[in-house]
Amino acid sequence: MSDRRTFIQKAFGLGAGMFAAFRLFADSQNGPTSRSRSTHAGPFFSMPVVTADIGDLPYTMDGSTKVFHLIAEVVKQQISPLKTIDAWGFNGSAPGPTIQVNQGDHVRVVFENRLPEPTSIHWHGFEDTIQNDGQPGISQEPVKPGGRFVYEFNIHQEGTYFYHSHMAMQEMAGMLGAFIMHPKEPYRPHCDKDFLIHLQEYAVLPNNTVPNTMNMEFNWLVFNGKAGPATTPLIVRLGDRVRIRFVNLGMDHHPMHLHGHTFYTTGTEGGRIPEAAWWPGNTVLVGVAQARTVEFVANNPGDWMIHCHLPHHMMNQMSSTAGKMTRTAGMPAGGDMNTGMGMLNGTPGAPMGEDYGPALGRGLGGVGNASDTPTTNGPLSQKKAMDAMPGMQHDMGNMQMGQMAPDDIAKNANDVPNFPQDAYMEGPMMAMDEMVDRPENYGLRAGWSGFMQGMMTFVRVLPPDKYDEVIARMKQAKRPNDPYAAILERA
Ligand SMILES: [Cu+2]
Repeated sequence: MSDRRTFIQKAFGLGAGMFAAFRLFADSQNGPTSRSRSTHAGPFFSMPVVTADIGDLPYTMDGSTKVFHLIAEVVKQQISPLKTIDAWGFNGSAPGPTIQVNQGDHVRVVFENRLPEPTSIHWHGFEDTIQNDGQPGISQEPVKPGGRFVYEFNIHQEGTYFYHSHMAMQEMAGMLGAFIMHPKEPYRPHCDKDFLIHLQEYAVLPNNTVPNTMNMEFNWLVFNGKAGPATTPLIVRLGDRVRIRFVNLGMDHHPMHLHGHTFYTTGTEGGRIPEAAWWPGNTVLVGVAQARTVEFVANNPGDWMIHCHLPHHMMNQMSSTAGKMTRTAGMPAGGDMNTGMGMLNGTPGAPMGEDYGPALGRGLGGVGNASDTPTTNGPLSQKKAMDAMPGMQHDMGNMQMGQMAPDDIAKNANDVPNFPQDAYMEGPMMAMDEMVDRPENYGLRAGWSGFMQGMMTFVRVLPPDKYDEVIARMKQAKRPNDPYAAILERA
């Protein structure tokens, strides 16, 4: 028995018999079962939650106390193959790693501030003492740079909770994470897979790496700190009962939509909903500061998209509108307010002349973005944009650099109002299958990545043979601190 398994058994209080039972159970999952409400009795334990692309915060034991070391720090977060941002997060990532405990645990979190300014950690939804609330200046002194603070909890709740900085701009810089309290009595029906997806948005100007936390227009929309197609798909076996916990600690509300299945909403940020009150749907609105937990039986094989349904949240690096207004020599990114809004100054023909289009950001009076290199996503400058994206599959099939295939575009396209919409923002020339290659993507249709951006990923409902193949490749990869470890150990 591996150390990892022993660790997990200890962590979740499982005996060897439980694993045997789970194996039998898993092996019997060969096909579709009933719709969303199955009668899965299942083994008597909770599956650990998998936070793809993020993983868990490890802990040590001090007697019967679980001790976590949570470190607030500046992190480089790669949100897309060609975009890495300077975020503030925890223990190396933004969002921070997921903390998982059991109802009844005694938990100590030793928090350390490695940021250049004071902060503290709020424990969102915890029914605990005011001393543990983490409200700086109200329930505790702010934790100064280099300082520490110890939070200590007796966990009596169950469900999906959060930790985050209670200083608003720090939260928008990435300082958030999930805190899972597994129930003493496992939820019924048993779920074979349990995933968590953080929903976040960032405003980052082209050629910039620092999120503008004061901006209210967002151009990077991410799941667990990754924008599609860099998101890691959720891998499930045909017939699995699947739980997904959506967590929203951002500025927008997100209607999360799943293709090909009907799910039930079974939990909120306040814990489990009694079964009689579950409601069916395929889209669930996850409001700011809320968690929404959904469950379904993955009975329909295929690579099903799961995504935010707000159209602007299904795009990457939005810095302007598409359309004729962009058919100029280039669109300035950022700059001061006048330049950013395409107004007043410049030659010829200001304001609103052909030379200027709207740009993201509106600027901060020149702070932070005045020296940006102008860039564009306008069609006439497509070549320039493409040249700046060396990893993209511009040469697929009969694609030419910066052009759609001739028969993809109507002959009179330029006479059609509103053209182009997606012609230059999606499609084969935007594909980057190789750049985002990973075991979880094995077997996806070639060129898939050109049609996936922003808050998008797959729930891959794989028949047993394909599932086993993908799982074998994931195991082979032997990734350190693999977020999928809990599933790979059991597969
Ligand atoms: Cu959204």
